[in-house]
Amino acid sequence: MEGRPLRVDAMRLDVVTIHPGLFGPFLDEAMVGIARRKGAAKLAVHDLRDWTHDRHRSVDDTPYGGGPGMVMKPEPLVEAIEAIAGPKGPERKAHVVLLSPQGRRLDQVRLEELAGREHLVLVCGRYEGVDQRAIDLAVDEEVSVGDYVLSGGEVPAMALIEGVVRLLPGVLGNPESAESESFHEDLLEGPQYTRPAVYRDRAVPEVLRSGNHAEVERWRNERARERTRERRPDLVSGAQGDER
Ligand code: 9D3
Repeated sequence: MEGRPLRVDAMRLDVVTIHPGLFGPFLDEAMVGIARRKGAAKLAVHDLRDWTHDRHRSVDDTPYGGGPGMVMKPEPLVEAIEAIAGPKGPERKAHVVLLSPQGRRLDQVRLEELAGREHLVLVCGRYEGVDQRAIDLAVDEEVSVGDYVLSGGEVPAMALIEGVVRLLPGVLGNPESAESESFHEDLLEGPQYTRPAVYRDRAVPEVLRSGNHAEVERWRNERARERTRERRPDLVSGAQGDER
């Protein structure tokens, strides 16, 4: 027995950012908006500058040792995180995630793990990085969304939120007790079609209009494998989830 505890009330998600305005419509529209309105998720966005104390509301400073760019200073970050999540330690209920290029790459397995938490605090990095002491003192884990350069953690936080929210029970045809079958097909979807049957001289493949469900199933499976082999050989080559 045992297993992941079933959540009773809404999942809480708090975002800490110096660009709270980026999250406006994102929280109200589409899947995230539906999840909030259904009461499955409670989201709040916090302006990091609310935890500054100086006249200029500074959140960054020059790096010790020199180098380009600026580093996020520790005081506002640690104070913000502790105010929202409580101090780091066994008493803390929230799981604090720093979106950072140094983090573990997000994938569906990580999303399912995160969706099982009752409270996530997402901290968006900016500038060249974050003072290591703030990470050590207040952050539980670092997460990246992939090996390409963005300007900060805000868009990665939105990717994480959308990926988590759609897994919450009662959001989008998810059973209330999401015994979320950890089922990852590691196969790309093949080509898909809808009406009209012929568009600009291009016909929908005959087999899909044949009504032969077994043939359709076989055709789809072949196209999916073909496409996966061509576009994502990393998914095929037995590199099952690790490395890559
Ligand atoms: C010296 C190299 N730096 C800039 C070219 C490193 C660097 C610092 C800060 C690169 C990106 C960033 C800002 N990015 C994020 O905060 C970030 C991120 C990303 O850039 N890619 C993928 N996932 C993430 S999560 C946070």
